[in-house]
Amino acid sequence: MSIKQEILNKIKEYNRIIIHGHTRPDGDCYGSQFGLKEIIKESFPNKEVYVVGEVSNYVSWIDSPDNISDDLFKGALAICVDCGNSERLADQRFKLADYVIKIDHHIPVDNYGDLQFVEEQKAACSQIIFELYDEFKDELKINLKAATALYTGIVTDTGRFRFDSVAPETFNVAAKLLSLGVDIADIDNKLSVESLDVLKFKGYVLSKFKMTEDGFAYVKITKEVVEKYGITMEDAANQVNLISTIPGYPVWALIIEYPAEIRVRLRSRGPDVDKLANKYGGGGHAKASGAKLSNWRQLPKFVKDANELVKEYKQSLN
Ligand SMILES: [Mn+2]
Repeated sequence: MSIKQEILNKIKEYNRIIIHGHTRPDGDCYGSQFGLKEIIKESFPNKEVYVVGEVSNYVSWIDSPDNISDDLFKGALAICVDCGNSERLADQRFKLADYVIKIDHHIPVDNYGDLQFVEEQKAACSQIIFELYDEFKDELKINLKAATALYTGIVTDTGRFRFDSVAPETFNVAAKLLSLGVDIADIDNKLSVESLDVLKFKGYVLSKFKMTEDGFAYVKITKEVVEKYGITMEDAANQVNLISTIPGYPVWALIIEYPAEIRVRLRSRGPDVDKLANKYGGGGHAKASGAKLSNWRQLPKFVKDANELVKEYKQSLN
C-alpha cells in the first residue's frame, strides 16, 4: 500500500482530525493546514477537523486557528504539516493524539510521527497536499477556499514561482488550482500589501547590511530596531531577500533578536546552508534554512563560519 493510501485510510478511520503547523507559520504552513482542513471537511462533512497553532498576520485572510481543549486530542488523528522537526511544531499537544502523521517537504531533522510522508524535492507542502487530493479525487472533494489556501502556499514558498524548487508539476498543480477558480491577482495583491513602517524598515536594512571578505552578506536586527520601526517580527524577518541580489555574495542572512533568542534566516543561491544551520540549532532546506544564536556574542563566529562556507564553495568552483 502506498503512503498516500495509508494517509487516506487514516483520515477515513478517525472522526476527529487535528492539523498542526510550525511556529511563526508562513503562507505554506497556513496553506497546507487550511487547505487540508477544507478538503477533509468538504469530503467528510461529519468529521470534526481543527487547525491548531499560531496566528499569522501575513496570511491572516486565509483563516485562523482553533482554540481547542486538551481532551479533544484523545483518540484523535494529528496531521503535522510543513514542519521537519517536532520541537518546531507550534502546538506540542500532537503528542496526546492517538496517531500522528507528518506530511512535509523539509529535510527531516527528526523522524517524528507514526507515519511520515516527506517529499523534499517538492516546492511547497501545499503542493503535496494538493497532489494527495488529486490522487484520490474520486473519493475526495475540494472547494475554492482550499484551492485558494493551497495556491497561496505554493506562491509564497516558491517566491512567486522563482525558486529552483519549482518543477513542471508545480505549474501543473497551480494550473489545476486556477481551474478551480482561484483568483491569483487578488492573492498577489493581498501578499503585496506593505505598510509605510515596513517600507521605512526596508530602508534600514538596505543601509545597514554588512558584507564579509569572501561573500556573505548579512544584516543584524536588534529588538530595539524592530520596536523603533513599530513592525512585527514576522514583517522584519521577511525582509531577508532584500540583500539577495549582490554579485559575488551567494549566501545572505537576516539575524533578528526575538524575546527569547536570536534567530538567523539564512539563504543561498550557491552552497547548501542547511549543515551550517544544523550547527547552530536549526535546519530547513538546502538553500533556505533557519538557525539560532543564544546571544549577540555568538554572531562573529557565525559570520566567520558562513564566510568560510562561501570561501570553500568558491574554491570548489575553480
Ligand atoms: Mn513550506
